[in-house]
Amino acid sequence: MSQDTCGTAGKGADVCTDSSLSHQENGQRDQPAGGEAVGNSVSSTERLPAQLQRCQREMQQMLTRDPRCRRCPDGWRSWGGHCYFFSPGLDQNRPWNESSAFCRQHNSSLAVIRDPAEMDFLQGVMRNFSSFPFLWVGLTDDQEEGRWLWWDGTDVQHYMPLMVHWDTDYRDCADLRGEGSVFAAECEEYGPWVCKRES
Ligand SMILES: [Ca+2]
Repeated sequence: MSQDTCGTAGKGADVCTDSSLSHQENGQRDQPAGGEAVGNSVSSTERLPAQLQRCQREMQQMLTRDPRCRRCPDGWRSWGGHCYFFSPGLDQNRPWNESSAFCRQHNSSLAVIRDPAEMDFLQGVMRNFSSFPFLWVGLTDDQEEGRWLWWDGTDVQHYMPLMVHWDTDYRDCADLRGEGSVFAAECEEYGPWVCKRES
């Protein structure tokens, strides 16, 4: 994964290592403290900031061009230090497992909702998708009927009080609906979903 780290690979590794800058640094370090060196020292300190500024500009340009350095990928929304992908933009639906697989393929997981503010954010986005009144989220009781766990292994009540409606032994996957409600559905049903990842 390290090769995917923002700004550490390829061209970026060469930025700010040009030989003139290295020489200036060495020149300053090697100068004696005596008065004879004052002329050279002034010259070095006058030139160094300009080179640093150029270096800074190049680094900024490199980071801007590098898609790995964007806070969230294209098509994802940033909120609260995370990136969210809302599948209604794809105009296709998937069963819960395939929705989960899509998220994993994009270095994310079906959303785990951790506090009321995040719930409000999701509800706000869902209001823009009136033709998609629900979203698969990372909540299932497929391991033990009636024991609803978030994707991260925590109980459904761990982060905030939530009730899963319509639960039966054949409805093991949860979708998020309006007003912060969560409903059990058959995992094989096709639906839109929301992925979440660190930004
Ligand atoms: Ca169930």
